Amino acid sequence: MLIRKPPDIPGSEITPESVYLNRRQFLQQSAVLGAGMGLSAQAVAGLQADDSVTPEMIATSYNNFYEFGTGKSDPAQYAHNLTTDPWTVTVSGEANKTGKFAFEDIIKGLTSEERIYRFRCVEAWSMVVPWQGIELKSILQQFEPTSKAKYVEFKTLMRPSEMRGQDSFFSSIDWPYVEGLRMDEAYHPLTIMVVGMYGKTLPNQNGAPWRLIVPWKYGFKSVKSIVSIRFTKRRPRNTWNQLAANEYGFYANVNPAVSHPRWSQASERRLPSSLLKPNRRPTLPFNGYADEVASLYTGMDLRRNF
Ligand SMILES: Nc1nc2c(c(=O)[nH]1)N[C@H]1C(S)=C(S)[C@@H](COP(=O)(O)O)O[C@H]1N2
Ligand SMILES: [Mo]
Repeated sequence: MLIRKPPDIPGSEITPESVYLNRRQFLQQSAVLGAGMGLSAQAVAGLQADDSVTPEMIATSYNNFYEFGTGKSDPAQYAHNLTTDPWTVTVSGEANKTGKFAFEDIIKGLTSEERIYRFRCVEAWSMVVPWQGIELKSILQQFEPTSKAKYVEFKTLMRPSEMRGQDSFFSSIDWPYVEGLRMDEAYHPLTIMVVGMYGKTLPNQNGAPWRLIVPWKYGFKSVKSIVSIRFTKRRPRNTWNQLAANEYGFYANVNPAVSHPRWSQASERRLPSSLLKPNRRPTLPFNGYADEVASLYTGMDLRRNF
């Protein structure tokens, strides 16, 4: 992200338009989803008429997962080496129930649902993805965080033997990848822990067996392959902020009015995007979810807290 300019998607990865869901089908589907979620269809899915679902081929082969390399195709090429079963998660910090838990035991009894969200990377490309996820709040509440818990921190697996990018001499990242949210952001109904996409189990390159999705924030907040959850009093560090604090903040709310120091955030390339069909469109405040989440930041200077 910081280190290299993202390459354009090769034409071979662009799926013909015939595979897109047609608009009618899509809107019907999102209405059903919205009803099931107890929030208005438009509010939750928040979809615009031209938000067609990104072809699965693209969402699973054009990735950022630096543990497997910095190239967009590296994760799809190398992540199959990752062992995701068994998967142990360590819960620690300001909570009554801490310790080591099997991933299956944490999600047992919780309901996952399909959520079609826009996904906006800080590099100014975007997708629309049908995730299968569980509200993060219902996961976190099981551990009974105390009133001292103001933030929650997530860490990715550290396993250089299976994650070739962690071994790399040239990597400037201080592994493991770490991210965090304020508790009210973590408890927001749009925030989900994802276990699948396109109706299938989550592929390794997208963060198996589970990863965060916070649809109103830049993609780097959505940490993959999580093995640690820690409740904290103080704001946790986050990987990209540590690497370049003037370029990547802690909040990372999608904001067309605040440019990255090296490029504008006013618009985005919606994948599939090519030189002939750039599919460029304006970026929306909070990635189009302002009605739902803007109140979380009342009174905050979003230029300073970018
Ligand atoms: N552990 C880990 N999580 C990560 C990243 C990463 O490099 N390592 N990249 C982030 C970035 S910059 C983006 S845009 C999204 C990409 O998710 P996707 O590959 O499923 O589209 O994952 C985020 N989560
Ligand atoms: Mo990103």
